Amino acid sequence: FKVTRVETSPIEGQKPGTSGLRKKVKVFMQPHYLHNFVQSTLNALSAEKVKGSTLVVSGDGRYYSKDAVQIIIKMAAANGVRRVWVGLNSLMATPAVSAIVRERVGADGSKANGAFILTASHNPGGPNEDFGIKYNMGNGGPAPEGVTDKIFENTKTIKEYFIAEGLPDVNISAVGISNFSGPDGQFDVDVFDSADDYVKLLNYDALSGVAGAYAKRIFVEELGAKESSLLNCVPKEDFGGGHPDPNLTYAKELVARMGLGKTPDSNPPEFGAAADGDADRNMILGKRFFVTPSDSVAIIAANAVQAIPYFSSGLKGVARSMPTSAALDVVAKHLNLKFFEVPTGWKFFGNLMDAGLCSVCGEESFGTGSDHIREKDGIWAVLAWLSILAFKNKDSLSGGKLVTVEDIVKQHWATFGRHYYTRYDYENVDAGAAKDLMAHLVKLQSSISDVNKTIKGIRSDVANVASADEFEYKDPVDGSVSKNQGIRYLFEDGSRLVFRLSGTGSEGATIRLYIEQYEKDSSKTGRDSQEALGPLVDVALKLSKMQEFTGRSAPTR
Ligand code: VG1
Ligand code: CO
Repeated sequence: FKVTRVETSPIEGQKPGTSGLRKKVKVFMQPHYLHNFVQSTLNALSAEKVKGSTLVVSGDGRYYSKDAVQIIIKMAAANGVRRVWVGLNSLMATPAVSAIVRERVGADGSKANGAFILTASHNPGGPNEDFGIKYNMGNGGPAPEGVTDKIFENTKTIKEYFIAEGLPDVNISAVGISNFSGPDGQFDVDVFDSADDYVKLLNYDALSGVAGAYAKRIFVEELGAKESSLLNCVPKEDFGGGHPDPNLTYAKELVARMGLGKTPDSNPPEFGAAADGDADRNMILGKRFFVTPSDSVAIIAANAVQAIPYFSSGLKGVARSMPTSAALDVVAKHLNLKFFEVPTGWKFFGNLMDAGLCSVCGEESFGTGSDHIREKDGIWAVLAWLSILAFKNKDSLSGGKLVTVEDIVKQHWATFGRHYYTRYDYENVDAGAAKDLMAHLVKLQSSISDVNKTIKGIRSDVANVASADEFEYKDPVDGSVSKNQGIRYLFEDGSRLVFRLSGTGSEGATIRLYIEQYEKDSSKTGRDSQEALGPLVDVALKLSKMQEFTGRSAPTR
């Protein structure tokens, strides 16, 4: 093939968000749109990370992925990349990409230098929905802000990109290596089934020991034998028209199967789980019981050393994103573990893990993971829970009482207290209105005593605000500072209100409101969450003037 230089000009709005660039498919299909972003990314990396390098390109298989893979292969070739690794049919879960970058060794001994992940995660897919792309570094984790800022700067000044001419589309629906030759020498495309490498890693992490027997029983005997245990397990370009987001709203079928929701099954199983489009998110359910993601990471951390062989020599530390509940903080304190609070998005956990400071981390948004890779990992979370269930049920195997998911969570609350928690999302709000609401909340922070007067006028049964700020994070490893990461109101009794704007939407603005209240008294940890949080919700909505600013009397969900 030959290398063609194509003249182009900057396209507005290519700023990577919380997890890459996400836009409507139609936006991505505009001339030069994907090309500009890919070239800007390659230009943001140092030359030796591109010339002669090995790049992984794959994603969740959503609509437009197959075209995008071919374009990126041709651009990689033209930019001097030595080889591209592609998942069969361009499919690779986000955690699997991370595992592949870290662990896979090619037939010629090569290792990957980075990855383009083609996903918009939990956003819907299809011709009228979302597409997305993000770059992960050599450690398998999302590019840090320093790099994403540089990519964005490049998109604003780009004048040209390079693409291979005469390189045919590569057949990505069959395993095998194709060789081509270009001006820089040989160029290979290696198509393989990513499941092998990923499973190898997980076996080592979570399936050894007694957990293996449980996983085998549930995944192989239960799930394998009874097809009916698996819901929606064939990947589709449009996710069957649904929202590929594992929560109580969108995973309706599973929720019913587990005996929850409006039309609950009468005989639910003991354990259920769901993942999102790119399989990095997870939802854990017990029989008629929902585990909040904030509790999930805290419970995994509390039990990891005993229940999960990978952690048997101890946890290096734990971390959560700022809006995630403080359930993990209580565990960290109790177990005397290093603890970190980072901004929203997985990119901040990677540095801590690379520096050996963090073993387990999570987010309230159904993300849980560990240092086996540098992405959150839905399947890992399920295996972690199965390991904990197995450990807690050692006695029940020999005739003792069954310990359920619900029992484990309630025991946890009895020991550590409970963080009542909820999140309200206001999607597709007018961007100006959302900005005004945030500005209003920041302005209020200048007088805490006035805030407390206002609050007392709304509800007398809510504690005083002790402090309020905009969250700022200084990375303890590289010293980089991330500002304006969410508006916080911290109450004297440990309650918190957090407001922030989403960075993953493809249209308009989404306001997220996170509401949390801590209850130490074990006689009061069994309340209905909605009811327990009622007063704080009232305060949050009125203090922020949510309806006045957005015109919304209720959240989207
Ligand atoms: C959301 C979540 C955040 C998560 C991010 C990516 O971001 O709140 O916790 O890391 O999605 O998840 P935002 O900016 O919309 O609040 V995924 O599964 O899209 O990679
Ligand atoms: Co995801």
